[in-house]
Amino acid sequence: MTGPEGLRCMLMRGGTSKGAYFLADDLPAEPAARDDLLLRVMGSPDPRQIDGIGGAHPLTSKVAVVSPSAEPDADVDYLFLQVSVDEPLVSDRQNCGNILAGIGPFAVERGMVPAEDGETSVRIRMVNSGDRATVTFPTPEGRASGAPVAVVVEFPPGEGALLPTGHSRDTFAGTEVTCVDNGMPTVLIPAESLKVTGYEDPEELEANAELAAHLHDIRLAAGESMGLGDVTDTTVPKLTLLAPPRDGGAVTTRTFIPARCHTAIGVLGAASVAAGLRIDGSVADDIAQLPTHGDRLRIEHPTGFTDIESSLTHGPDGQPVAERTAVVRTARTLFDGRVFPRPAPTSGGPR
Ligand code: NQM
Repeated sequence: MTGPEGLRCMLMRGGTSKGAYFLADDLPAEPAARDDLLLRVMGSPDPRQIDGIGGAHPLTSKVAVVSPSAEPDADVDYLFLQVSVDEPLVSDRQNCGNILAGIGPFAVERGMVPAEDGETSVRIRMVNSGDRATVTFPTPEGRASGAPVAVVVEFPPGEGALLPTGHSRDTFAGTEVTCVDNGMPTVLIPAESLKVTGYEDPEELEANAELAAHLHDIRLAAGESMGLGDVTDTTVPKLTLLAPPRDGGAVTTRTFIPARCHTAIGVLGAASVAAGLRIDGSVADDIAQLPTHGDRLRIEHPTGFTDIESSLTHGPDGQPVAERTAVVRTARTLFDGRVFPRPAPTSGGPR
């Protein structure tokens, strides 16, 4: 499996992220052996990931593991793994909606799902959370090509409450926030309450040590209250700073994932923000400008915007519940081939 012939691997851009896509059968089944192999594939731990195919940023150090699904309502199972750049850590604690966009084309290319005439839909079980998604995209002609594929990603109505703490506002580390989970546990925070505008570049925000310390304190307290336990070493919850829109959208965002600042916004991150904007009494109330009709919201972020369709209803207990969430992403195959992991053991030796 990991001999001189290397490992079968497809590198894809999914939305604003990039990841290595594998069939589960091409990786060790045992999680510790699989994770050790993936660290060596990506070149971690190393801030530059120089000896692997990772791109030296959390958004480009991602892995999808895909297998046929045993569930009657899913075609494939998708396990997302976040490979830490500078630490020897691989986490299955979160989903990734950007990498999700490439799963359908990958499943067709690997012959797991038959290509339909015109358009193909693939029903996906997201193994990390058990949630479902359906992706629909134009059926590829022949083998994978480098053309971007427009993928409609749809999430079914949510079953769980959107407010993991049970409240539309909480106060952590002296700051009023809204904790929301529409696929990605996220803490919404008015940028102004953190003494920033919310329009800064990610680099400027990342360099702000006072902000980092405050966000850290909010995140640890919020994680406990959201039922996530001690989140010191996990990638969730994310933190999204909110400011009034500047380019005709509903809101401007800066999202910490959780230490680095996202250069855009995640798909499920945007789904959670969109739901948060629609929740009565959330901290977005005085910041966001919601469209007067329709489900579509434009979430502004550091490098542009994400349009997302989101509608809410209420559960029997009166708590808000997601009715429908949909977004369009593009996915593109960058290479399809074999990757040669750095040999174990990980240290020593000339380069
Ligand atoms: O929220 C980055 C990304 C993501 C996650 C992160 C994502 C999502 O942009 O669905 O896609 O929040 O770590 O890839």
